[in-house]
Amino acid sequence: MNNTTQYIEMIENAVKSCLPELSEETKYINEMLMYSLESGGKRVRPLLCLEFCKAAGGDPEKAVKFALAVEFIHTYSLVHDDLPCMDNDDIRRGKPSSHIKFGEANALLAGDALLTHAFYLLSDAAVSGDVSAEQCVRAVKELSTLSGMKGMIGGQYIDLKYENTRANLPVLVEMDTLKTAALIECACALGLIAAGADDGEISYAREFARELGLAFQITDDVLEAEDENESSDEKNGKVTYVSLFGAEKARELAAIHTKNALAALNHFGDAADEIRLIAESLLYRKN
Ligand code: GRG
Repeated sequence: MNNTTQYIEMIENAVKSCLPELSEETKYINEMLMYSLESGGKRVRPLLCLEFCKAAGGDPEKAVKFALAVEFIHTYSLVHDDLPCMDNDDIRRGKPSSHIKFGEANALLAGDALLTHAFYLLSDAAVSGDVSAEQCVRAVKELSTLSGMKGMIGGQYIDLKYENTRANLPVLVEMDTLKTAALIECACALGLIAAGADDGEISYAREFARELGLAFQITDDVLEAEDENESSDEKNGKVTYVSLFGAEKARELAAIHTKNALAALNHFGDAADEIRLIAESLLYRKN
């Protein structure tokens, strides 16, 4: 078994046991969260978190709560993104979206609960002794920045702002860097923080993640354009790499960004071999 398989297992096991015990009156909240947390996500972000921890000589077990925190933020973003006031998608990962299953108000609450619990998980990493208080504070700064206005929320704002308006390439690059690459950057940075890495080392991971994030989003655009059942981009009048350049050119651009991402891994030497495989496999993924 390679580390990647083992890490995915660690993440799946941790997801199953990371929610608090709730009262009879409130325990349905956990059911709503679990519905979205366990509906077949690829776990790309938590996996990268554990892989970077290992590549920097840390113990991935100690980074699991950090990894989950990023997956919680990612899951909340999908639940809210599917809402009628956002992308209005009834289907997520081939199943009814959270608001279709539980109603709009509950889906809003489920997303809020995922967001809030992400920060509980960061604090619990320190309280349980997995990381130091200083590592925890660095992680809070990272996650709040990269999932907030200077990250994912900023990207989503640009996305909404340009609905039915033709965004140009620089706008598209800024949007995707914030909306998608920022959280991937956060996952990599948190893995390195858990390993005790310094800012210099983290900067190589940031470069990798920004390039991988762009490749990831461009591939996502191509896959969505190919999927006749799922193109909310088209429905919502969104400009994507596919609508700007066509699918073939978009795939070429994704390959260029993946190559740039791989170049940024040189600093980590052989220790980053599994990360290289993940980056390459994401370029050829089917979902
Ligand atoms: C605050 C109301 C409110 C909404 C926030 C921030 C936000 C809505 C949405 C984030 C933007 C977003 C959904 C970006 C898409 C990024 C992306 C490519 C997601 C798909 O990631 P995968 O393929 O998903 O890793 P899986 O299904 O594998 O987990």
